[in-house]
Amino acid sequence: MTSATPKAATVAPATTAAHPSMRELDRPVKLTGANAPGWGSDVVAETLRALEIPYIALNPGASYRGLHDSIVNFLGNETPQMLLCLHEEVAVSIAQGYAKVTGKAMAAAVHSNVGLFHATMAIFNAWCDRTPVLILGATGPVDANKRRPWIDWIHTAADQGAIIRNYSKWDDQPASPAAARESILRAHWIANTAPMGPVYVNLDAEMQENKLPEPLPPIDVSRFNPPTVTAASPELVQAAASLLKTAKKPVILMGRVSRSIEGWNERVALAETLDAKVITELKLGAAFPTDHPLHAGAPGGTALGPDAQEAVRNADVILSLDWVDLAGAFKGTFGDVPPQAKVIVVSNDFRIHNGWSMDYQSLPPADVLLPVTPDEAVPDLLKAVGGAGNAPKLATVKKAEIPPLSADKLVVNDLVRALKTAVGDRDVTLAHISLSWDGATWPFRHPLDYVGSEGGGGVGGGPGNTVGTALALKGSGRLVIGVCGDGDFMMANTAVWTAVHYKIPTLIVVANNRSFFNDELHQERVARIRSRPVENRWIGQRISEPDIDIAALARSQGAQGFGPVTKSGDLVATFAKAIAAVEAGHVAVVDVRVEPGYSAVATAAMLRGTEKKS
Ligand SMILES: Cc1ncc(C[n+]2csc(CCOP(=O)(O)OP(=O)(O)O)c2C)c(N)n1
Ligand SMILES: [Mg+2]
Repeated sequence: MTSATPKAATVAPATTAAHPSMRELDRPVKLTGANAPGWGSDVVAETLRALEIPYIALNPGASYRGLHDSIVNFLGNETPQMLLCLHEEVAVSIAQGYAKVTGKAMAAAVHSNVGLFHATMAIFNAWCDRTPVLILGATGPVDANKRRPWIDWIHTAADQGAIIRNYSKWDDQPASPAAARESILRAHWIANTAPMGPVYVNLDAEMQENKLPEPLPPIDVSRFNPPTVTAASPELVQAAASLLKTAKKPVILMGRVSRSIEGWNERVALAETLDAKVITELKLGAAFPTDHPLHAGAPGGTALGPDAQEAVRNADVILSLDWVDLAGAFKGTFGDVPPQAKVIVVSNDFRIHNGWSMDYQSLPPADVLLPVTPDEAVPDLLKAVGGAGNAPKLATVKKAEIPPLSADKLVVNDLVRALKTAVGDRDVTLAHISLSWDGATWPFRHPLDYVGSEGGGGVGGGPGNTVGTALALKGSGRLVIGVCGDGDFMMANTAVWTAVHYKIPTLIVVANNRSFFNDELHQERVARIRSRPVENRWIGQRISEPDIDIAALARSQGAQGFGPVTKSGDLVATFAKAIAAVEAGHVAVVDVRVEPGYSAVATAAMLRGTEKKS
């Protein structure tokens, strides 16, 4: 058994400091005199520093004014550096985007109960995405005697953590600076331990603002964050390997995996050694080259595509590397009868399933379970099937042709094809893709080519996730692009201001169909089933009259706004200008007015079953 070691992200995460160019921003006036921890919140700040938390995305509030002061005046707004956000949902989704790349939690701070209420959608997204985020919040003084009239009382709830407890890994309300230090160490450790997820530490305002009676004894924080990387037992690995070795038509569903290139190469070697068909999905970051000859069809969104279904149908052994909805994939393929094939599940996700959130999905059959992460299991499986040391045969990857743009109406595929043409050979990270994205059009060949969706289906994650991803990749040479729906963009467009202010170059392309179009299809479905007019599907969905000037909205926040682009012939040139702006260090937003409509596969999937009754 190999003793698994933690895998580093491909691009070194900025865990020790903010990016050099950002460290020059928002510089506080230097404190005169000694700078020793003198207040409760200084201990909290010191602990964040000791953990080398590079950034804290926040929206301010009186409940944590003590901590705010400690970060600015005690730490000098460095490690962590503040990233001001105009909405708490954006703060948390920036932290999520950052962790998608680095695999590590940065911090977010939200004001008492009200800021936490705003943050909930993004916390749920991070939870479903199994992404670590260290969220700090605050409450009015727990001691009612210390509360200011009215305002401190409305900032105080008996069990504030209950707001997010059902979709976070852990929460706490420490009552003293020493307890706060311990709480943050524990929170950081839990968040970054697989299955990863958001954690919340609620800091009592009085605790923050009280004078520290005496300094706390120093501690070495590394001793309180031990690695938890583990390995499956040799017997289980052998059981899985013997099924895989004798399989005639193995299939691997590659789900939640890290951004490590080493892990990527090991998965390629495993698939090639076994000659297994591979399936990936757009909910998650790139897990395998999507134009590799073993990749079955294009990666799907919510359901398996036809090629992927065929591979599963014909399989005699199925290996799931933490696929999000394995039972759902089986139901989509076989109906209610579980597959005859032997099923090997690699996942430790069950360790955080709870009674509230059903994001754990339907229960899949598991003939062999390796209760570890895919990154931990694959090296052992590879060795056991005799493929260790096999170099990936990347030469077999086909070069994708970019199909021509449509001549008349501008559709989403034109946007994707023109964007692909405009980026050329650059290393691009797709930080987000719109609901209308067709997975066939843009191959992934590196774990950082795509970092996955917002996770919990919460619209409004796209802009923040894009900025957080761009933050983590700042200076890496990768061009970070987030393609957002107009609905998604409008819900959280103020992430643009944060990117501009902190000089985080990124390109946001808005697939602007002037509608919450996904739901037009839902209304069409219902109308068809009920024999009612499908023509009315747009009412309560269309974001038109007035059409929103997205480029102007971007410009108003200091970004370079392009468009609206209404002709496919103008796309490549506009994208080229926007990319040049990003490469010159700016934030660019391109408004592309696409016709409402999804790919034929996606539309058919959403309207399936309505044909007979209409
Ligand atoms: C927070 C939230 N509100 C509402 C929804 C329901 N919903 C799912 S997709 C969608 C439309 C999103 O619109 P847009 O981003 O423009 O993408 P489009 O459907 O037009 O391609 C909506 C409203 C949701 N998933 N999340
Ligand atoms: Mg839309």
